[in-house]
Amino acid sequence: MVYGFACAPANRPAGTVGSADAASKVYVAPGQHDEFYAFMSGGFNGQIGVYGLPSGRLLKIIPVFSQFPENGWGYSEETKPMLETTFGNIPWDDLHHTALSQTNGEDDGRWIFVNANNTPRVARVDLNTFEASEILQIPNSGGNHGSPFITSNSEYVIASTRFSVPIPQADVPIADYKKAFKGTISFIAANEPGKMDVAFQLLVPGYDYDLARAGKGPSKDWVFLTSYNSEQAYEKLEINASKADKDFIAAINWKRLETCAKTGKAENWPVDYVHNVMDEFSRVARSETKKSVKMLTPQSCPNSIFFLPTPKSPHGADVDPSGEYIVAGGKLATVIPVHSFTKLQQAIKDQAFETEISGIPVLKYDAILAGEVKDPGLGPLHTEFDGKGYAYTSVFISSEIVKWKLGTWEVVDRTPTYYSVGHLMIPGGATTKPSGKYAVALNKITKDRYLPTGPELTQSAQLYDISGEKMKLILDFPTTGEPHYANAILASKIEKQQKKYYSLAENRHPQVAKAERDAGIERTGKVIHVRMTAIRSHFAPDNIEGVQVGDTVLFHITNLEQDWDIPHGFAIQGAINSELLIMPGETRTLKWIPRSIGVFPMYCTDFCSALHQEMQGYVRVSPVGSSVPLTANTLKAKGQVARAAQRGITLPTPPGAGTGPVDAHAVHTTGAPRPR
Ligand code: RUQ
Ligand code: CUA
Repeated sequence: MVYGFACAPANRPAGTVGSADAASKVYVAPGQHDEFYAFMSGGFNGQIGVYGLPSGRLLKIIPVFSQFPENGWGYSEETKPMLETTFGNIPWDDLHHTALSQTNGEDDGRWIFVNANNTPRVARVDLNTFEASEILQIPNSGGNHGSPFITSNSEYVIASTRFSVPIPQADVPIADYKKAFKGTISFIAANEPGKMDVAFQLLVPGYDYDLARAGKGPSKDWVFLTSYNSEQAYEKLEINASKADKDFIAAINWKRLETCAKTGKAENWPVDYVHNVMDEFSRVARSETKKSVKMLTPQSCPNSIFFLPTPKSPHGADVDPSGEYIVAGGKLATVIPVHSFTKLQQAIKDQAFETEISGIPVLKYDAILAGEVKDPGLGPLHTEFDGKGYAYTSVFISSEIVKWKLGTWEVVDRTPTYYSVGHLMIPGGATTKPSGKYAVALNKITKDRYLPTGPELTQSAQLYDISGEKMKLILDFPTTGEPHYANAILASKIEKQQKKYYSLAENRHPQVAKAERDAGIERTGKVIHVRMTAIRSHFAPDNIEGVQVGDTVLFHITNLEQDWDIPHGFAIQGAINSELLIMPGETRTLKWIPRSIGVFPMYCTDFCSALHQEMQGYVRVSPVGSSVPLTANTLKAKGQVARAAQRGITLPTPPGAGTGPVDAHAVHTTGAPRPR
C-alpha cells in the first residue's frame, strides 16, 4: 500500500510497463490520427484543452470563459458579448467540469457543456466548430462548482450551488447562516441550441452542494448530488464542516420537478441573469438579460427530493452504466459506499425514513445501501466505469487508482498516480457505453515528473491502459491550466462533422463585404467603420487616410476565402486589445483608437501564403480637425474589375475616381473627393 502523500519516487516500476511496450501503445505514427478526442477542463484558465489519445498531443485550446489573444476571443467586438454577466464583462473564470451531450445515455458528439465556478455560468461548445456558442449565467447561485451534469437525452444540464448564500441575496449578518442561507439546484434546458435557459430551480437547505450525476436506464429520471457541510458551518469549515459522520446525497426526481413546474407549482422569482448567444449566420454574439426564474421547493413539489445519508463529506457521486449503483467518494470516509437505486425505490415506498429536514425525507442508510468497498485507500474522490463490471476510483491522499468489482465490492487492483489524483476519466466512463480501454488520471501535484519550469510547474496527466486485468501506466502528458475533469469521445463520432469554413453567401454580418467592391469606409461623428476584405495575399482597402487622433476605428474584416484551413489575421500598431484571427467566410471586428498622429502599419498575422509578408497596409492618422478627407483605396484590384467585366458586370465608379477604377478611391460618406 502506498499511503505516503505524494512521496513515492518517480519512475518506479509498480504499475508501469517496459518503456518500449508503453511507447508502442501510445505511438501514433506521423500522419495518423488519434483514436479519441479528449476534452480536458482548463481549471483556472477558463478554457478547454483538446488532446488526442493515446498520444497526448495537444490539438487545440478552446477559450470559453476567457479572453484568448491567439484568436481574438473576447477581444473582437463580435465575441465580447459572450462574456457579459450581471457583474459586467468577465473575461475569466474557473472551469472545472465537462459534459458531452448524450442521446440514450451515450455520447452523441453534438456539444460539450462546461461550467464556470466563480461567476455562475454554463456554456455550450459546438463540436463541429470547437467554439463556445452559448453562455448562460445561473441566478440564485453562490458559485457553480457542481455542474454541468447532463441527463441521458440531454434534456437538462444540472447545476448546483457550491456556496449557500442568502437567496434572494440580502444584507444579513453572516452569523444568520442557518436561518438565512440557502442553496439551489438549477435545471437548465439544454437540448435546443441558442435557447439554453433555467427551466426551474429547486430551493434546498443551506449546505455546500458538490458533484452530481444524472441517472441512466432505470434511474434516468433522477439525479444524485453530493452535499457536505450539513453542519451548516460558516467559518473554519475545515474543522466545523467535518464533524458529522454522514452528510447526504440528494436524490432528485427531475421528471417530477418538471411536472410540478409545468403544472403551476413553481413561483416566479424576479432575478436578473444574462444569456449570450453567438448567432450562426452573422457570427455576432448577442446578450440579453432575463428577468425571472421558476422556483420550486420540497414543499411545493413533494416527493421530488430525498436525502441519502452518506459518509463523510462526500465529493463525487457517480452512477454505473446500468443505472443501478450510485457510488459516493467520501473524501474523509474509510469505505466507498454504494447505494442501490432499486433499494432506494423500495425504501421510498416503505417510507423507510429516519427523519425529515426542511420537508426532505432522509432515508435509512441500511435500507438503501448496496454495499461498501472496504480498504479503498485514503481520500476516494471520483469513480468511472469500464463497462465490463469494474469501477475505478481516484484516491487523492494515497495517490492511486483503485479498481474494484461491482456487486462483490472487492478491490482487484491498485496503481499509483504521480501525484495525488483528483478526477480520473475513462472515455465514455460516465455513460451507458464506456470504452474500457484507457483511463486518464488528472493529477493535482506534479513535482518531479517533467523538466521544471520555475515556480509554476506544468500539470500532470497520466494515461493508463485498462484493457487487461492490471492497470498499466503508459504515458505522462502535461496539460494546460489545471485539468479538473475531462471527457473523451471516439474520434470517429465527430471527425467527419467538422465545419471547414463559414459560407460567405450566408454571412449576415451587418458590416460584411462579400467582395472587394463591397469594401468601403464611413464616418459617423467620431466613429469610423472600415469594411475590409482579406484574401491571399492582400487586404482591401490597404491604404486609409483621413482618420483623426481619438477616432474610434472599427475594422470589420471579412475573410473571402472559401477553403479549409485558410484563416487570415489582422493587427494594427498600437491596438490595445489583441489581433484577430478570421476564419474563412466570417467577419470579425477590431476596435482601434489612435492616440497620436502618424502612419501606422497593419498586417496579416497568420502565415497564409507565399506572399503573406506582403499582406500589409497603412493607416494615416491626422490631428483632430484636419482637412485630410476620409479615403480608402477600395477598388485597387485591376483583376477584380476585369473579372467582373468578363461576367458582364460593370462595377460602379466611386465618387472621386479619376481616370478609372484601377487606383480609384471609394469614399462612402464624408465624400469630398480625394485631391489628386
Ligand atoms: S472537483 S477533484 Cu472541482 Cu470536480 Cu473533484
Ligand atoms: Cu493573410 Cu497572412
